[in-house]
Amino acid sequence: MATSKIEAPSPAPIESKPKSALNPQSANEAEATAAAGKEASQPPVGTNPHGIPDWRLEQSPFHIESEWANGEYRYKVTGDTNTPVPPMRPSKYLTKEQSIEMLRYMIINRRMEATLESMYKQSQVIGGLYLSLGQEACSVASAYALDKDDWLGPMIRNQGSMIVKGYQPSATMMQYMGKGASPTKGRDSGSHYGDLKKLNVVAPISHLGDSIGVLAGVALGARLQGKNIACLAYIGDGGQSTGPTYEGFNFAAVQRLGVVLVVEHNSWAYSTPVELQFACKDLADRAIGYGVPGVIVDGTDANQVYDATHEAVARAHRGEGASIIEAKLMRMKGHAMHDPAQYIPMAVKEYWKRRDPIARMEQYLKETDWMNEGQIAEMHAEVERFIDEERAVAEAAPMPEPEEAGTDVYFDNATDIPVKYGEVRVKHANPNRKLTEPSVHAHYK
Ligand SMILES: Cc1ncc(C[n+]2csc(CCOP(=O)(O)OP(=O)(O)O)c2C)c(N)n1
Ligand SMILES: [Mg+2]
Repeated sequence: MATSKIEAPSPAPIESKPKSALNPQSANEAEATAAAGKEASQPPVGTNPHGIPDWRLEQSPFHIESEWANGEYRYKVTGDTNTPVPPMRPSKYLTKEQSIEMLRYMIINRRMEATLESMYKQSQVIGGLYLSLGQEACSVASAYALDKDDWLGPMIRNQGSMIVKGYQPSATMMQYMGKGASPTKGRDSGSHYGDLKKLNVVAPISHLGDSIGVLAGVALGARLQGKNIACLAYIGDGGQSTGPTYEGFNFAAVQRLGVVLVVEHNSWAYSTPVELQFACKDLADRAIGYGVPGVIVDGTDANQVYDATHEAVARAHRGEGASIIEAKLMRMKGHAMHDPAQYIPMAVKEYWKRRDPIARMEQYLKETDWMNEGQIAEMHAEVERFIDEERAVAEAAPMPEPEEAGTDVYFDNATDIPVKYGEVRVKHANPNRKLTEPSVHAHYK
């Protein structure tokens, strides 16, 4: 039987990234020069006890212990939760215009979710609503580091990433309302939508960790078409513990696929605290076991999230494989609207409230003289008007027609799956190969 062997395309060069009209000349060279200049003014980077780079400018000054008493878990917070908020780490790569654009995306993310919350309370939302208050910098800044050809594998809290990738807030609202013009035409609920044709978004998979293997498959597919892409996947501190997370990411590590895994470490998985979930301190330590680079960032500092993702994306484009970014942050609402999250100690909530990612970004933009108070207020007002208009569009849209309920549910085998990046390159293995040669179907240099 003929065994086919897949020819390894040489790693694609890093593409220049005209992020938007705001940044017409972000070619590699200009970027490298700018980065070198900004590198010099960077605060030092620490390492954790296992040698993982830790970009944070503040390690957690407190510790949460839990004990089982009278039939419930009680938390004891030791240490100081009142330490001053650290400054943001200056970005090595972001321009003024990009930083301002990122702030706007973060405000859109927050305003859209606040609107969804009020719609939920007015019974306009069908099913659950999962919010990302406090996590906007992580979603927005990581997705902002992707190029157009790169892919996104969001989880329920990454509505901000979806907006950066190109979804209109009205599309997300219609999705939560089950409207006929929503991305799934009212067939699936809430955050479960994606776009394989235009926006390169794999819809979230409920089973935690399963998206990672799919994103690895997307990266493999692109490589077989001669292109190294980055596939940005997210997983929570809870979802990190599942088998599919390990299996999917290990596959990416072994095959050197450009999966960038952002671990959103927000200290709770639903109501389960991290000490009941894993025994290590930093989830980025797992990078050592996978054999990929890992880094710890402050997930409320958009600059750290952007820079770390930008570097991981560049590695992916160079064909150097997968990376892990652990973002430490806090989910400021419950798991979903039905969860008041009373299990989180008030002092811990207050600590993170002072580290609000949007307030920190605004402070940074004021300190750099890139924006003033009036411009920030104008941006909030403009976004408010925009989201109100988007809500009106979503509310005016009709529900799906009942007779269409059976369509667009199952994959239609007659649908052509377009090849996005080029012809698939496969070459036949040497039929005379020695039996001692490893029998592999995919062989890369
Ligand atoms: C394999 C699997 N087990 C359980 C669940 C139910 N579930 C959905 S979200 C969630 C908590 C996830 O916590 P985490 O990964 O920390 O993400 P966070 O909600 O904190 O962002 C659980 C248990 C699931 N979807 N999949
Ligand atoms: Mg969590």
